[in-house]
Amino acid sequence: MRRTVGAMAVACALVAAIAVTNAGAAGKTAVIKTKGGDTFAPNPKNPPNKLDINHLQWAPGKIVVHSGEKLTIVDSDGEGDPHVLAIALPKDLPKTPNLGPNNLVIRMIAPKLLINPQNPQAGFKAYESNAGPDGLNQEGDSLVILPGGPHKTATWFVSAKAGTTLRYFCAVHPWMQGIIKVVR
Ligand SMILES: [Cu+2]
Repeated sequence: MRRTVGAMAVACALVAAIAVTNAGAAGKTAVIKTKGGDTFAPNPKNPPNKLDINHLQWAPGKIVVHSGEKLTIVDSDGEGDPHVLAIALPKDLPKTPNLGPNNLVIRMIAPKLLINPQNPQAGFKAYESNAGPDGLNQEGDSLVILPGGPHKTATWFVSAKAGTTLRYFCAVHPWMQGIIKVVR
């Protein structure tokens, strides 16, 4: 998120610079267009690029765990952003890189995890949220990891029954999506 803010600041500075340039170049018009068409790929396979948070992904994207087994997640990408692993039903998985405020899982976990749900930059007040029985088993269960300090890793146990497939995404980077296959 910090990177996004940085990118926006750069973009604003760019617009300001072009505006100044225009003032001095009579008759010329500089144009900035937005561009669409990028394909949305959940947990993209492209090799992680340290300069582009859009390449952030969970590795592995698909993991098999035994019911009752512990699962540890680690913030190891060096980008400086927090990550929130949030269990979701398939219908609630983000389908674009932008997360709408109406995403059900976000509405479930934001009040539990964030100091101020209106301002995610204010930080976290909790590092896990539990929606049903203890452990990772259903939509709304989530874990937070930070780039450094005691919350660089988070561990919880997977309490979903064998045969369950849990899907999850990152509440900070919606394209980071993955699958936990629970076996006996
Ligand atoms: Cu993330």
